[in-house]
Amino acid sequence: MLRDSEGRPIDEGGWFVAHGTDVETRWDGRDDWVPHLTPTARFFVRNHTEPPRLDAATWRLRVTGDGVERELELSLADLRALGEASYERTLECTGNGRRYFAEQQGGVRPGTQWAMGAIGLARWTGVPLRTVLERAGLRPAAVQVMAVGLDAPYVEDGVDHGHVRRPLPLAKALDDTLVAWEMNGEPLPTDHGFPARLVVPGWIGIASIKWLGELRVTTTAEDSPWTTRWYRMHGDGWSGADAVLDRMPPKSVIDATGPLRAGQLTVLRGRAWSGEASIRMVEVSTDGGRTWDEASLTGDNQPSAWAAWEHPWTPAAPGEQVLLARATDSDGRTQPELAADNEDGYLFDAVLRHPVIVE
Ligand SMILES: Nc1nc2c(c(=O)[nH]1)N[C@H]1C(S)=C(S)[C@@H](COP(=O)(O)O)O[C@H]1N2
Ligand SMILES: [Mo]
Repeated sequence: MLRDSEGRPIDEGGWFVAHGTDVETRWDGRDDWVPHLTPTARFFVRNHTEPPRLDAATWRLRVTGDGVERELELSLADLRALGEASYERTLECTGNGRRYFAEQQGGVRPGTQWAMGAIGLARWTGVPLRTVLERAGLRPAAVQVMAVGLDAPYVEDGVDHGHVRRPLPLAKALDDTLVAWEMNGEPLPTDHGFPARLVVPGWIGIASIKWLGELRVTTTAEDSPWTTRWYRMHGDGWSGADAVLDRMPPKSVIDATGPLRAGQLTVLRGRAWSGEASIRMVEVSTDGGRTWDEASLTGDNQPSAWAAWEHPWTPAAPGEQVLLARATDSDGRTQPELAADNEDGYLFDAVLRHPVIVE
């Protein structure tokens, strides 16, 4: 994304809602386009500090720790030589939808007041993390990989929390996690992690560490402030393993309604997605939740990616109406009426209210 000399986003296409130096994609009011792949120039950005300017020629990825047989220092060329894989997956911020805690559940939760635009779907290309770890020789006792970013240490209220980093359990590291250098067929832009980042499909956005500098593989579990202080459920009723955040829940949105006139057929369109699952069903209510009909899924329906849906509707009478969509994923998880409350407003997954006026 283009920025001015102060680092503020320059939004030439009017595609974004800015939140300080971060931006979310504006999906609403654009009946003419909701592309399957999110163009890179319209993809949301969430940076804890300034994006670092790294030189691809001198950049190295270090693989370290007592969980590997040999420590490695890999250049971009070394990584490319290990192999190449590519897939389409969403990347979504843990706090995506936070503002709806205030709008639908009556409690403002601190942090970026994202609507539902802190998500995008990109084609990511890189090497499976599994391949990198195999190259370093994984020890049987290894349990996790701490992914460390090269952006400046994160300082909050005078406390230096060190580099942005988050441990990834070995099972996910060996599954579908990618060390990616391309987004939508082009090198990663600075804002999205140039020259390489993790892509951890279906997991909360913070797992996908940008400007990757180190993968520390260890035989004991280590925390980071990004698993203890942030990106964990805090508040009443949250403790232990329940409070740990990894996989994203199912969600859905209504993107376009077409012209809404009494007695005239229109087609409602939207998207639904879920972490590590595909979409089994989307139901739509055109009467504020009294009755529900199943919508049609159209096009691709991959796990950790979104599926487009559509539903024909002939509004009976003019006036205000509330439209709702509700997704159920392939693991049988359904969007709730209320999102589970937590102090930081993470994982807003409740059915969204979509008020419209029929003419
Ligand atoms: N090193 C580093 N990695 C990071 C971040 C960061 O600030 N620094 N932000 C995280 C968060 S909170 C999210 S939601 C995603 C955002 O990725 P994007 O900006 O490419 O959309 O990157 C994650 N990876
Ligand atoms: Mo995020």
